[in-house]
Amino acid sequence: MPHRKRPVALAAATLLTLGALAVVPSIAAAAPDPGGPVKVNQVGYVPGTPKQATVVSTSTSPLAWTLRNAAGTTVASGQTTVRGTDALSGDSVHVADFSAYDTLGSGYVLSVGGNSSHPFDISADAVRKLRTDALAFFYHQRSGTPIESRYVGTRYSRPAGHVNVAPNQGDNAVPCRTSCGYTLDVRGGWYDAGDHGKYVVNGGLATWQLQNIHERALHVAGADRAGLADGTLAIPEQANRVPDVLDEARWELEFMLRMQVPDGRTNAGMVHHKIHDQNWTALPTRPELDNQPRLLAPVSTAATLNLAATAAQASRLWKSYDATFAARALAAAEKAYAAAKANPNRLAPASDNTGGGAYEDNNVGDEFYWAAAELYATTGAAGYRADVTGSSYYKGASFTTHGYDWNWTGGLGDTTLALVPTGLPAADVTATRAAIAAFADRLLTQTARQGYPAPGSGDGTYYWGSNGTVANNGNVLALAFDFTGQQKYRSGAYAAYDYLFGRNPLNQSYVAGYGEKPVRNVHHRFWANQADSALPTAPPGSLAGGPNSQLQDPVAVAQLAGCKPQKCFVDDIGAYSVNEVAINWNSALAWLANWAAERAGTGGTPPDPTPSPTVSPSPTTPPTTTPPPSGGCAVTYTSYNWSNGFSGNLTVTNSSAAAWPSWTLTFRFTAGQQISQGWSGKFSQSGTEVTVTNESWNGAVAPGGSVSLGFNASYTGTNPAPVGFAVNGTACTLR
Ligand code: 9MR
Repeated sequence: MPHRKRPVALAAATLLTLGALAVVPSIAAAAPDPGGPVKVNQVGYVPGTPKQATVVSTSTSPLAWTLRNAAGTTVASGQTTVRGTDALSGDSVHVADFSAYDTLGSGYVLSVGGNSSHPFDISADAVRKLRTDALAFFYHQRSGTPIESRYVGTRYSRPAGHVNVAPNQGDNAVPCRTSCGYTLDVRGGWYDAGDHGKYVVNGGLATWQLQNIHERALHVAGADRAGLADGTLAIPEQANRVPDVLDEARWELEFMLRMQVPDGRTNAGMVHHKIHDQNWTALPTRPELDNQPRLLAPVSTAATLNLAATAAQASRLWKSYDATFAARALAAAEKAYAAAKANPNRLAPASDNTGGGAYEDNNVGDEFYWAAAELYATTGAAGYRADVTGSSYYKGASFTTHGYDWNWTGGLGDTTLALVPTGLPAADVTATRAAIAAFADRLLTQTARQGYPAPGSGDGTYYWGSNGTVANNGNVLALAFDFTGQQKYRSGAYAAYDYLFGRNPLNQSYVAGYGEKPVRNVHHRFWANQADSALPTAPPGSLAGGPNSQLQDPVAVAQLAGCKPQKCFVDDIGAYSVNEVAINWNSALAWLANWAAERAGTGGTPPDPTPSPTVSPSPTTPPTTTPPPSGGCAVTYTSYNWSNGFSGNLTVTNSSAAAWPSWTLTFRFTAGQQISQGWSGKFSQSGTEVTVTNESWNGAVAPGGSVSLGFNASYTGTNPAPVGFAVNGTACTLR
């Protein structure tokens, strides 16, 4: 059985060497403010998903709750369910369930006993925006290139970092820490986090997740490929006819390829574990002002297998866009895999944490499996197949302990083998998907017991980067929904959002720029506004590492002693063990955001109708909902396809109690369809979004009345029905 790996506690020496704390505003030893007692997703509940809030109260009997809209009108009310003491927060909690209320809007407030929540939306708009923002994080983190204001605005623009312009001392010709007889040009890539280190193992996971966002859309029926097309991100490659998420991932992969030891040198084909500063730099330090020498750490088996896996994955994805790059990536991947097999025990030590993180890993069996899976999916070669099927990780075994992270990568190989058609027996693919679903069931069992549901480590400890764990486990729930179509998994994935967006004991949105109480003082050497007001705060869509019950930095030690796991967090720049950002956490968030944006669907369907048998549904009193405001509508859609064109026919019914004097219908295509002509309405299309306004003769629609309209359009590949139908801004039911 594969053995479980956990990040180990940071050595005391690192607590001291991360340094620069002297320049950080001094810290009073006060516990963070948990905010009001009514804790909600302060950004937005996605329509058609369960909507719950956690209420802190020692009352042993249910409390009345009311939901008011932005105008202050009560739209729903009900009673809480008493849940008692919650282990992860120490709070006595109730749950208010207002799932039955599903009308799109903003500015809703939930009140219990005179206490009101932060305002929130019922809308999928925020998760749609987050898809872009969470991916933009990677452009911000690029090394070796100027970050241009036309993509990020002036506040976040900066000169290229680490291109050997003084005072920088790298990264064009970086020597090995222990002499190796060569230097490497390792420009580019992404800075890992708040530091300026570049670490192949963490880069590997983040690159894989971005590439998997693209690859999933190739294989999951009805996936939103248009939302990932070229031109969807503000990056320099936005008009090169390649999906932007692949371009962004390539920025890191090109760096990882540069970390491979050249032919003719000792350890040729192996990959250096990392490159970073000789000593930790102060906070703040702009990338272009870092004056530390840069050094290559020794090669490691884990880094070598990370390159093998991600370059093999890239090779199959780039084949139709850039065959030369695809061939180069595959050659490097095969060379790396062979080198790792010849050197299976080059293990990165935990002690190597001066000037950069250690990213230690003493078990690389999972990395071997992952790399073999990617190479097999790309080449179909018998040798890789034998390594996959002969591995103790085969068929989802690593999910029997926990999900995945930078040091536990078997699940990445499983995900590829569960998504990408290969020559493996169908029964084995089924078993792999079942292992993923079984882990998702365990996550649902875990969260059903929690006052603030968060699919976490499951062992009662919150580790460094716990928000990354929540997001990654959200990805597993999302995949389980992709594979099975079972609503319980969809609901579970959206619930992970609720936690990250503020339904947690600290009322904290862990995503910068989202919600009333977002993180802003993340541990970052450029987004260091708390230390220097001339510098920016974290850009929207950056995910903080999150609660860490192991208290591994001086600020956390000073402020959070005795904290319950979900409360071990403070939004302070010095608290690097809870409030750093990192590429592997944002890649997990971006993956989940992409899925959530896509799966938000029409945005107005009834809530999850099928509670899971494995989750004990909380015995809530059904809420008493007042009738929704007038404006309901229903749409039927049919299409007639020919080779690359089709006609779409729509009937739109006014199912509200009030007449429409005029109407504007909006919907969205998900597969690049383009309308050429429409009738019985004025059609316009901008990207994927279609807007239709009434003609002069069919604007007025009485309650119960309908209008019929249609269009001709082109498509390539598949032609899924449009989504997100709404009339006059109110979501429609699709019949
Ligand atoms: O995410 C890493 C976490 O799992 C480890 O426990 C921790 C201590 O080794 O390091 C984290 O990674 C940091 C890295 O070492 C240096 N760059 C910042 C990373 C995020 O905090």
